[in-house]
Amino acid sequence: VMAESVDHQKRFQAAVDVIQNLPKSGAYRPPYEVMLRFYCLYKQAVCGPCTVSRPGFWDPVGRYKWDAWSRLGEMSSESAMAAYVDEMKKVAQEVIDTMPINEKTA
Ligand code: ST9
Repeated sequence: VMAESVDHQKRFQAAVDVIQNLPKSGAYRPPYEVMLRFYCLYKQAVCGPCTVSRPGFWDPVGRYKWDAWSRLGEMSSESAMAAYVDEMKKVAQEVIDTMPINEKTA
């Protein structure tokens, strides 16, 4: 069980590093729902359940983020890490499936 947990953390950290090192804009434009999904799983994995208060009227983006995080309820840090890694595999596969194969960038 402990070895499994170390694996979860390593894969999660690797996935987090990939996302933090992507260029801000590129050929792939993640939809808001995808960004929110990564965001809430990251917060749940790193900070645990959402206990901060919901942002007010003037911060609609903050409210979307808060809502997504809160919806995860009591999900464990480990499950959130695993789900984050799964999400990345899913998105990476979608990117592979939809990128034009004959695109020349040079
Ligand atoms: C492209 C290349 O086109 C070709 C395509 C390759 C495709 C590979 C497929 C792999 C999956 C890609 C999925 C992308 C989805 C993006 C999700 C973004 C969340 N994860 O300090 P702040 C929190 S690439 C989740 O202000 P930073 C942090 O705790 C073109 N959340 O910003 C904070 O929370 P709070 C597309 C994270 O550190 C909040 O985010 N490129 C992570 O300057 C803001 O943090 C992209 O989409 C994390 N790893 O930036 C770029 N780290 O507000 C994606 C921190 O509560 N990356 N947080 O305090 C980024 O946008 C940024 O690196 C960042 C962090 C927002 C994740």
